[in-house]
Amino acid sequence: MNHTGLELGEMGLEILRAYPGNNGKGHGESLPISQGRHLKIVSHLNGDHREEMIKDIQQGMTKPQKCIPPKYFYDARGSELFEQICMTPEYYPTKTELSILDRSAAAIMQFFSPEGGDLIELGSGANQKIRKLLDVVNPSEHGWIRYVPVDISQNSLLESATELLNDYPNLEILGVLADFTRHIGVLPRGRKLITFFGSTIGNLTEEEAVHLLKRIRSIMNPGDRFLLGMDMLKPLDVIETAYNDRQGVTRDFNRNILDHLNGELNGNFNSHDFDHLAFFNPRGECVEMHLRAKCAVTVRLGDLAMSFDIRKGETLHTEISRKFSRESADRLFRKAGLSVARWFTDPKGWFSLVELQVKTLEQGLMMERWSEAI
Ligand code: AVI
Repeated sequence: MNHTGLELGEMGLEILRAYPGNNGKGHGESLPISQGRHLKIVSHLNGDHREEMIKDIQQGMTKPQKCIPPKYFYDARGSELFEQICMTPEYYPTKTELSILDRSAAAIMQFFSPEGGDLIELGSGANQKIRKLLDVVNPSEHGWIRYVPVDISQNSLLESATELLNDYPNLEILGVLADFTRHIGVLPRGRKLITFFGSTIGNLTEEEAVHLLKRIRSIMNPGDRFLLGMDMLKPLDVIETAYNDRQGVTRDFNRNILDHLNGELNGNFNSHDFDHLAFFNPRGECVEMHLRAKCAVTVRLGDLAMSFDIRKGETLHTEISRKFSRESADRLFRKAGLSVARWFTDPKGWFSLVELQVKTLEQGLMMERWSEAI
């Protein structure tokens, strides 16, 4: 541990930038912006994301079902488009999750009463959801709370942290620049409530989700809590409509992944050669998003020194978005060694915020005996 309270990550801890205008000196020093306002940013990104992208695209584009991992949706334009998707009338997850937070924020924030601790947000992005929690903080009731947003984009981390500091002048923020699917080990180890909103867990396969949840469990102490947003199964038309909005924002978001690859890998995709396709797959209990070629296309990705032939009608698989049942969610938690402390949902049960804790040895043994008995 060093004096920032963070453990050294795999590639070492370095302060990339502390706001405002730190030139990279003063490693590990916290820079007060002004009295009562406090922001520190630490980076665990080591610049290897380009090599990773090259590897991912080479692998994905040479599979029988060509695919592009969904994390490549989120360049600056993609993140903007995602924010717009959240505002479309058809995209119910954001609105529903916010409505649950409206009703349950006070109960959730009881965690900090009176001991305080870290409020960690994985994949922070826009501040809408965390604001719901911060709005119910009562200094006389809750202990000292530090907000720890974790994001892969430096700009969005700085922008959203600055915005929050304007509205919550007493808030202390430790921004962590990291890919939380790989760098969970760098997060603070003290008392904490970890949040992972938006049902981003649904964009991972079962195996990837179990792996991530196990990593999260590994940094949790017995009293810590993990608040996980999960989109639930519901009438099919509601789900499919959410991924086929009338304005075509989801279509643009889907196509933008090709523009992103063009920019990063010197490619010549014409994203308009592809139709947006999003449908519910009942066997996988997930929405599948694809880009379907309108005509035969040969694409060259200059930096990979590779070309790919795509037949007319062939699809590039860009995303799964899993929809959970109580059973499939419980199965996931069991595999990850987590147990449910509280389950918050909306009146229709469309979305869930599940408060999880580390399964104790005792609970684990009870579960084993129970599953042996049936
Ligand atoms: C970020 N993630 C939870 C969104 C979802 O619903 O799976 C991404 C998205 N894709 C299309 N629309 C929204």
